[in-house]
Amino acid sequence: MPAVPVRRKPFYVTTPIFYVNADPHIGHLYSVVMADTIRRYQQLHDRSTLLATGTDEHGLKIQQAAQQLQLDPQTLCDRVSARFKDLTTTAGVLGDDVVFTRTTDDLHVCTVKKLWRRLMESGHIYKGVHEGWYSVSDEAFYLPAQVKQTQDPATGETITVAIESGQRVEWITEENYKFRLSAFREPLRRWLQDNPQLILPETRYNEVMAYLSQELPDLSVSRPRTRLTWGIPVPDDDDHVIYVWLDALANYLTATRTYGSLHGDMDAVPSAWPADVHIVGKDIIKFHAVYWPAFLMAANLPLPRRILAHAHWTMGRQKMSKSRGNVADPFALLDKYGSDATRYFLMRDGGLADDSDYSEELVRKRYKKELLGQLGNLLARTISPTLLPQGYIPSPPHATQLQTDDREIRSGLLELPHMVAAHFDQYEFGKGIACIEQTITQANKYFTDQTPWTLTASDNPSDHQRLATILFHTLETLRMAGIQLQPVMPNKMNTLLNILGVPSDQRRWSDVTLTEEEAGRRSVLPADKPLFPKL
Ligand code: ME8
Repeated sequence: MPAVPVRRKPFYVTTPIFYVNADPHIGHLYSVVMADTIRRYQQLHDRSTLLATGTDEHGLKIQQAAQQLQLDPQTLCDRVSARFKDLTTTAGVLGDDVVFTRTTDDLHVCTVKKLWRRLMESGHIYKGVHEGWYSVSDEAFYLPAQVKQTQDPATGETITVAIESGQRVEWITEENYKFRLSAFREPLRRWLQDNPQLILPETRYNEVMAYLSQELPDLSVSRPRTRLTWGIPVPDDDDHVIYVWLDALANYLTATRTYGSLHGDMDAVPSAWPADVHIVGKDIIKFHAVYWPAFLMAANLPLPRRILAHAHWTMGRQKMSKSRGNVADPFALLDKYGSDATRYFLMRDGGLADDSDYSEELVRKRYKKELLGQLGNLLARTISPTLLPQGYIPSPPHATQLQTDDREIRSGLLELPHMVAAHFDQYEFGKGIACIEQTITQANKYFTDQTPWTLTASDNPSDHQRLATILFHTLETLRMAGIQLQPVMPNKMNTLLNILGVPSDQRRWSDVTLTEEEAGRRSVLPADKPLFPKL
């Protein structure tokens, strides 16, 4: 199929690119699903979109992981990157606006070298001696004030760790290239002060501001090849390898080039850059809110419009992480509950500011109570052939026929899209979903209270009118909930809206209004199986 020409800058959302030293866990899936929910939400507003994700494959961490497994690094990267790619597609993150970048891709290597040259030419990179505490796990240097001594719980020996991440550090002295980060402290502060909503949630904004209240040391942006072989060589200096974070951050530019080439002539397509929102975990906020904009300023490139730093999934109240080993397998979850229910759970319960503790019990509870028990149930009972024998959506009731309960449910439906949009616009998907869920619960209660099944056998036309009124309201609840939940559960909501006979061009956010027009034309397809089957 020929690519559709792109005329407007797409809404550009990114996830971090993930290290390939271990398999994905649900923390990674969370970032990806959040980005995809944003992408799909934007599409409901008729915007073209780009979602960038991928794998971060260079650096000492990967080199050492490969050594331990007695693999060459490329083999390890190919293997684990494929797992991450598989995860995105299994989770329904698909489309010609989804770009998966690997930092070992040629186009990416070329982008990184180009960025490096720009930084060199503008005089922001110089060669110097660098000393400091280095953490391989974090791929970062720390100042003496940022480390502390502690006892290794396994061996009892005294070790030095980074206070921020708790990871072990070692003292390193070496010659390498340095980036004049110190020169960007003031510009960064001004940028943040001028854009108080730039970093969400607010706690993370405050954290970055506090970080910038101190001196910023220059940043080491290369590693000697003697210590690190697995990386992109510094242009014109083969003895050095580009720092993995500079390499990794540039993926956000690479993805816009890939997108350009996918959608026609790379130069003719408006660039997707800058990113409209970078989704990151709170662990890597400094890299995205300090280093990355400083690199971009130095390269004279536009800055990202927003950085959303979400909280973590914990297990047993400890951050879920591959190095700790307390991880939940996202593939098992997707397999057991399906991609839509998994996405629903992650967006419903994942924290933005506060961490969430994971348990499968919680997934099961959401599934049984909300998806099967409320949403699925409301659909099944509303379209039951005894109530809607002809399968036609009833016409809206006349205002004079409305009872108090009808008015109540209507006022909820009238307010719903505004409440949900207010939350979704701030990326508070959990809160937005909670509003939808409450409305569905209210509609189920309304249905139960109105006992529509007692009206079917009646010969009285006013009973038939009453039945139509009740069903009209529950069907409208389902249609509106279905449209709004599309970004979270694209497949199931597609099925739901098909069952309700909602035409595919009437599923945008602007269609989420309580419709007063004649609805009799929309026929309800029989649902051959429950929307959310029993587990
Ligand atoms: O940091 N809860 O890669 P990474 C929620 N390659 N999200 C989590 C999480 C958890 N417990 N654990 C990980 C890197 N994540 C770099 C990024 S970007 C240019 C380079 C998510 O494999 C979260 O988004 O360690 C976090 O920031 C990211 O995965 C870190 O993945």
